[in-house]
Amino acid sequence: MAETLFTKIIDRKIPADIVYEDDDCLAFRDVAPQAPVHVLVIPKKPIASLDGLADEDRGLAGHLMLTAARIAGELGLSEGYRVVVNCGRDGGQSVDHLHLHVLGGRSLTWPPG
Ligand code: DGP
Repeated sequence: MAETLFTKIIDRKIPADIVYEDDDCLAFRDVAPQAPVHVLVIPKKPIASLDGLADEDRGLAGHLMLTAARIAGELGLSEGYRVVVNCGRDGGQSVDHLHLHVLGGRSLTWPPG
């Protein structure tokens, strides 16, 4: 997979406000927050999108979800939050590295646009 903005953040080639890191994933604040709390959780493995997940990534996919929930708790989203994965052009994906949006800190409307 080609280098993306997010691989550059993993490699510390560009700065980000990192809130969590382990061997397999990284979480940092979105540069254009859509809610008072807006964090992106990404795998360090370069997977382009949700469609790029393979069966062998089952554990990693679960780890990303568990990490999203853990971060939401650590950032005080006790009233609730939303986890979003945009996939592909119609899904609104703009960076070709799998990422989970964790949004909270306000009442979120539904459906999304
Ligand atoms: P998506 O549209 O689902 O692909 O979301 C990509 C998100 O990435 C978008 O909400 C803005 C965020 N973003 C793009 N470039 C950067 C960056 O350089 N730093 C950070 N922290 N976030 C970025």
